[in-house]
Amino acid sequence: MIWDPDKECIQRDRLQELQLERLQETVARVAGKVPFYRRQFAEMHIDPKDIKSLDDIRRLPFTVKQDLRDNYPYGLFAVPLKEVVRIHSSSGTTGQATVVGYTRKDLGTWANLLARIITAAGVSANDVVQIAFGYGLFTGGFGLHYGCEAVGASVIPISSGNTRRQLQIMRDFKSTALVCTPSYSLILADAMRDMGMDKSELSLRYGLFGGEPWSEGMRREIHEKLGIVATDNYGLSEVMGPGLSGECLECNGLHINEDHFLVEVLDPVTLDPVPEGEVGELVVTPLTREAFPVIRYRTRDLSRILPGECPCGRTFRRMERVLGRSDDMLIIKGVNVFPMQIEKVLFEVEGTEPHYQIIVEREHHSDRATVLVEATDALLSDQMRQQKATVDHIKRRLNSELGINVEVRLVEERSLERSEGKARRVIDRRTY
Ligand code: DLL
Repeated sequence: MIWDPDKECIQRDRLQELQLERLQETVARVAGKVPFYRRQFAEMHIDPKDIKSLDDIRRLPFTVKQDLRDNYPYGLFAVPLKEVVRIHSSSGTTGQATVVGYTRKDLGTWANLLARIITAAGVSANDVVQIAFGYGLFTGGFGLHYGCEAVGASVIPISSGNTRRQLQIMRDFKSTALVCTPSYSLILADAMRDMGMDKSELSLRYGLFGGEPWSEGMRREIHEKLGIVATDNYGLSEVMGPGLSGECLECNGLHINEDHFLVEVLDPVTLDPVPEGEVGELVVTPLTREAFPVIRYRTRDLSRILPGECPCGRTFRRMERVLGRSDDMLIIKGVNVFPMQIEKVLFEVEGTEPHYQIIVEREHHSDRATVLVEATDALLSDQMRQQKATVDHIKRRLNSELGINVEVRLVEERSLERSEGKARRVIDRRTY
């Protein structure tokens, strides 16, 4: 089923007209209402009337996270607080929090865009959806909540944490869909094993996962352990929260809600567009936001536009799953390494669990990376020879994938830190 076929199956030329109209309105609105943009436009001699085609977006300035911090808390809002009915914030790991706001109309749009994604992921009014994202300033819980209500599903707003209770409720309330980070779904699967609960006792059919990067290997693992169809959805608070893009049941890329977001894929260094279909940084301009319109927001997330049409009938272009963040990229011994490349290898190896951590240190002016990976009890109780063979195999595979040597250590099951929200995969202890 398609939630909003008029829009989701729109003809390309009609879509581009709509995008241009909305871009022109957005640029005119920020020029009139947000002093930060008015100043920048004046300095760059930009008149909103100069935006005559979609390509003219390249004349506009970028917005980066620091701009949001510099204007903390409400400096970039385009409406008076009286018209703002919801505020979210993302704390990030360093520095000042960033604050985003929504008018009543923004909340309606948000719910509708998530309803599209939820429907594309197989969920309907017949489903019971357990939302295990945190409710609060994080956009995951509330975002998915209102989307699920819009499609008419029965929502269980359990929020994050309390893993055993999650599972009891999932079994007793017969939840058919689970919404959380992909890594948390595997924590639930581990806890099921501890509790002696079999997936056949559950009614789960679908998992809608987002909020952090994950791999095809992890999708397979989730499918095996929970017996569900797992789809990916993506977004970020600065441009709305979840709802920017999501996979349909083809599970082959995330359809971008292009009537509400203009997405550019740029080289993160030169900031020029990359050739069609190549990997670059996603730069997003929301086209309909009232309270918090940002222009050309640099997400730091890396992905690419997938070629070809999707058999599901939606015409919105698909982006590949996010490969990582340009600021997550590790430079180890001068080589660029993404945690996702390591995850991909680990998921191909027998005898390891889907929990890992990458530790980077600096010794005598040289980098050393160690991948800690949880081994199954079976492997750890095996002979040393067997364990060594597994470690050597992982090392060889990582070496050929990354082009550098890394250390690999098998650790006991459950010895690595778990998170109920976004997983922490990298510990970089280097100081320069
Ligand atoms: O994580 C919004 C969200 C919530 C999306 C729930 C999907 C589901 P922030 O906390 O602002 O917002 O974090 C945004 O998380 O720039 C990406 O780096 C990462 N991210 C979000 N979804 C995905 C995904 C929410 N599906 C940052 N794949 C983004 C990879 C993701 N990374």
